[in-house]
Amino acid sequence: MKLYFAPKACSLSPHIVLRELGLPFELIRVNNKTKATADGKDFRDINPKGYVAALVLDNGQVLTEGPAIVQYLADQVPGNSLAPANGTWERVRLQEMLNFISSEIHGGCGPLFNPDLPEPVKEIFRQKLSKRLDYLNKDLAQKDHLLGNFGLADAYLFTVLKWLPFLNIDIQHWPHLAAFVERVEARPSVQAAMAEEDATQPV
Ligand SMILES: N[C@@H](CCC(=O)N[C@@H](CS)C(=O)NCC(=O)O)C(=O)O
Repeated sequence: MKLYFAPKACSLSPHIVLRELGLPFELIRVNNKTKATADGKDFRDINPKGYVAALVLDNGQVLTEGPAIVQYLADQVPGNSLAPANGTWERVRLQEMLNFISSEIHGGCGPLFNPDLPEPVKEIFRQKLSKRLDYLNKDLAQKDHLLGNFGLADAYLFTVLKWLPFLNIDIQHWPHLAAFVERVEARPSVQAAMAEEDATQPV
């Protein structure tokens, strides 16, 4: 399998999951501005949507959309601890959480990265995102991970929470989220994924 990624982007979530599951993979960097890839392609020929992450399977199929990719990966390792089995109520709860992170947190960060949006408009989006972070902060007050043990939702939430400093949002305002980030960041898979991404050459 090949994972097309950009450093510190949402592709970090499937990268962490690949490492947690111990699956073999090749990591290929994408320049998100030019869409050039480290293996000499135009990324839009791989994912016509033009954004990371994209997972290319050994049979040539291309899978996109972070929540779909991480669930596909977990399902390759039956009995793994990152995702409940397909068809169970617990799996539906995981999908509920992945969708919340995708639409409300990941999607909520999007406008704040937009250099063309004026600051007062960004502030409106920041306020909305803050409410979602309030919810997660409360949710994580009494537990270490979102849904029991460390799993897919934690890898994804960690990835997007790491963007907050770039968006002028101080995570210390949500102490349980700050502690969550520290906890997840201490995992060897997360350390290794971040180090490997940083060590890749720019394209
Ligand atoms: N819905 C997609 C969103 C992916 C996405 O937002 N990718 C960003 C990085 S985090 C990207 O590559 N943006 C570059 C672009 O849109 O040109 C998913 O969940 O995988």
